[in-house]
Amino acid sequence: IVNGYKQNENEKALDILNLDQLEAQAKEIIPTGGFGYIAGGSEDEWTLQANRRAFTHKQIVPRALTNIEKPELDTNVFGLPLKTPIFMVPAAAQGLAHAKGEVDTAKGLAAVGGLMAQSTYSSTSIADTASAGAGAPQFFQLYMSKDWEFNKSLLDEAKKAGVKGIILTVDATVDGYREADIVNNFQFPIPMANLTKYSEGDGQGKGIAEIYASAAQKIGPDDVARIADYTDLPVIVKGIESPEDALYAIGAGAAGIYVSNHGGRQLNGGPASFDVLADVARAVNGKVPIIFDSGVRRGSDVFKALASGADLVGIGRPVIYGLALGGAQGVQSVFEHLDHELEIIMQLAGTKTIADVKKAKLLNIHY
Ligand code: FNR
Ligand code: LAC
Repeated sequence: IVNGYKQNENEKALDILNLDQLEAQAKEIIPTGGFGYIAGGSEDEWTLQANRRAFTHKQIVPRALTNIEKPELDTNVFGLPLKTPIFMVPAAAQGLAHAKGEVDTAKGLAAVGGLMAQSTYSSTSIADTASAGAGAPQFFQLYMSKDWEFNKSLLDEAKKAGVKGIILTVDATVDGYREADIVNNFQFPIPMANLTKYSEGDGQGKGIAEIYASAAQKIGPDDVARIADYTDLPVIVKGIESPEDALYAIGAGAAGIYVSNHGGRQLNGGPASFDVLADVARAVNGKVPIIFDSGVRRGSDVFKALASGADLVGIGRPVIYGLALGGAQGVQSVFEHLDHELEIIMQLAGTKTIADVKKAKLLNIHY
C-alpha cells in the first residue's frame, strides 16, 4: 500500500483466451482511480473506440498455394534484432498496476525478445528499468520539459543506461479531456522516479494535467533537430497522424516515425490511428522505419498494420493489465499470446516471414 493505494504483487503466467478479456479481469484488482486512468480515453471516447473498429476497414487477402510452414516472427528494425515485431509502448506510472512497475514489464519483454519503450513518467528509474530488461532493446520516451537542463539530464541518463533510441512524444502538449480522471478526482499516488530527482517535484499528488503543464506545449521541427543533435541515438517522433508532419520530422532529423493517437487519450474526434497509417507510410516511402500503435488487440490487427507500412506494432493497455494480473510472467503471457495469434494468421495468409507480411495484400471494403 503506497499512500493508501493498493499495488498488486501477482507473479504468475496467465491463461489468456484473448487480450480484450484482460480489461475486465484487471478492473477487479486495480484500484478505481488507477484503472480509470489506464483504461480511460478523452471526452466520449469516440476515437478510442474507432481505434478498434478501424481494423475492420481492411481485410487480409490470403495466398493459399505458397508452400509455407512454421512462420517466423523475428525482425530487425533500427539495426536491433527482435524476436517479434510487437513491442511495449511507453506508458506512465505502471506502479498503478503492480508494485514492481516497469521493472517487471521490462523482464517480461526481455523474456520474449521484444522491444520496450519506457516513459519519462515511469514509476521506476531509467537505470533500474533498463537493467531489469537487459537482453532485449529499450527506447526511452521523452516528454520535453520547458527546462532544457532537465531534458539533457534525461537524455544523458538514458544513453548511459544503454537505451537504443529516443522517442519524442508530440501529441500530448496538453492533457486530453479525461472524464474518468475528473469523476475519480484521480491524482498519481505513486511517485515518478524521473521527476523525483529533479526540480519538477515527483508527480505524486498531481493529476496528469498538472504534470503536462510543466512539460513543453510548444514543440516544432527545431526541437526534433535540437534533440537529434544532442543525442547520437536515433530520435523517433511519436504521435504523427499526417503525412506532412512525417516529412517535417524526417527533414528535421527524425530517424523514425511513430503513427499513433495515444490510444484515444488525447485528441478525441481524430481518426483511428490505423486509418491514417497507410497514407503516412506512403509519404515516408521507406526513408525511415515506421512504428504504429493504438487499438491493437489481435494478431490480425498486427498483420494489417505491418501490411499497411508499419515495421513495429505496439500494444499498451493489455500489457498493463497483464502486469497487474501476473507481473513479469503476466506481461510475458500477453506477448506470447499475441505472437501465437499472429503466427496462425501468417500461416493462413501464406506469409512465412515479417518481410512477406509487409508485402501482403489488403482489401479496403467497408462492410
Ligand atoms: C499511455 N501512453 C503514453 N504515451 C507516451 O508517449 N508517454 C506516456 O507516458 C504514455 N503514458 C500512457 C499511460 C497509459 C496508462 C496508457 C494507456 C497510455 C500512450 C501509449 O504510448 C500508446 O500510444 C497507447 O497506449 C496505445 O494504445 P493502446 O494499445 O493502449 O490501445
Ligand atoms: C497519458 C500520458 C502520461 O496518456 O501519456 O496518460
